[in-house]
Amino acid sequence: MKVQKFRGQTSVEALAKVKEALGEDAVILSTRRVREGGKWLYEMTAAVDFEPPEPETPFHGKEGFSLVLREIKGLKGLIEGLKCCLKPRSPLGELLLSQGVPAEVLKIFGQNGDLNKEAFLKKLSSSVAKRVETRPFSRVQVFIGQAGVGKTTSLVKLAARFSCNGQRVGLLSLDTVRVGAREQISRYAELLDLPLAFARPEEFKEALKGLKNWDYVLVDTPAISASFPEHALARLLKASPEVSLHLVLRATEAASAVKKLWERLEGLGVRSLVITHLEALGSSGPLFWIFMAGLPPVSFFSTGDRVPEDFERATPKRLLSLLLRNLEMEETYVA
Ligand SMILES: Nc1nc2c(ncn2[C@@H]2O[C@H](COP(=O)(O)OP(=O)(O)OP(=O)(O)O)[C@@H](O)[C@H]2O)c(=O)[nH]1
Ligand SMILES: [Mg+2]
Repeated sequence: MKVQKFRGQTSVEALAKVKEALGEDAVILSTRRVREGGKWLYEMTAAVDFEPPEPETPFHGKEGFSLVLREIKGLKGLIEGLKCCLKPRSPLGELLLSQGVPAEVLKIFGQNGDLNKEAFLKKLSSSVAKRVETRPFSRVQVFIGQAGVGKTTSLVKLAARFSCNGQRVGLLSLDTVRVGAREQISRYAELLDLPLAFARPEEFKEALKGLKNWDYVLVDTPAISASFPEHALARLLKASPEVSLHLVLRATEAASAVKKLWERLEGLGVRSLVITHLEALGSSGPLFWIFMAGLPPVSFFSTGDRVPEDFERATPKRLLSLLLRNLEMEETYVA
C-alpha cells in the first residue's frame, strides 16, 4: 500500500491532487487543517493498494544522457525507415520495389511519390555509365571475395582472354591453405597452358619480384575470413603500386549482405567488381545494389561455370539491358 499526503487551499483542491497522483481508487485516510507560510491549508492523507511502477530506465547523469541519445538515434532510424512506406508511391516505385530493387537505391532515381518512367530511365542510363569500369587494367590484379563466389574461375577466365590476345599472363595463387585449391588452379593452368606460381600471402611482395616478365599477373586469394581478414588484403596492396583489387560478388547476393561486406572493405580502395552467377539472377531488381553508395564500378560478368567461355566485359549497354529485364521497358530504351 502507498500512503501519501496532499495539501490544498480548499478540500476540493487537495482531493483533486489525490486523484491526480493516486487515481480514482485512492482512499482518504484522514483530513486536517495545517498552517503553512502563514496560511491555513487542507491536508489529506490518502492511500492506494498498489505501488506505481518506477520508470524502467533511470535516465540520470552521463549514462542516462547517452542512453537517451541512443534511444533518439534508434527512433530517428525507425522514422527514416518508415518514411518511404508512408509516402504515397507511384506505380513505377511499387513495381521496382516488388521486383526487389532495394529501397535505399530507389531514392537515387527520384522521390517515391513522383517517380516516373521517363525520369527513371534517364537517370538509370546516366548512372549505368558511371557504374562500369573503363580504366585500363593494372598489371597485377588480385581477385578477392568470400568463399565460393567464383574468384578462382573468374581469374582463370580473364587470364584465358589475355592469353588469347597474345599477352603474356601468369597466375599466382596465394590460396595455399584450402584443401583442393592447389589442385583446382593447377588443373586450369594446365588446361589453358598458363604459367602458375604459388606463394603464401606474406610472401606476396617477394613473389611479385620473380614475375616481372609477365604482362599481367592474376592473383588468386583465399576467401575473406577470420584467417584472411581485410588487413591481410591491405598488406597485399602495399606490396606494389601495380596491384589493384577486383572484388568478386555473386549477382544473387542480397543488398544487405553486400552492404555489410562493403563496410569492412571500403577503406581498401577496391578497383572494380566482378559479378558472377549472373545467369542465376531471376528478377534484375536485387542487382540494383550495384548503385549503393561507394561501391566501385563493375568490370566483368561471369555468366556460367564454363571456363573460359562464360565471362564478359561489363559495358553500360549490357548493364542497362540487364537491369531493365523484367521491368517491361527494355525494348524501348536499350539501343
Ligand atoms: N553457375 C555459375 N557457376 C559459377 C560461376 N562462377 C563460378 N562458378 C562455380 O562456382 C564454384 C566456385 O567457384 P570458384 O572459382 O572455385 O570460387 P572461389 O571464390 O575461388 O572459391 P574459394 O576459393 O573456395 O573461396 C565452382 O564450381 C565454379 O565453377 C558463375 O558465374 N556461374
Ligand atoms: Mg578459389
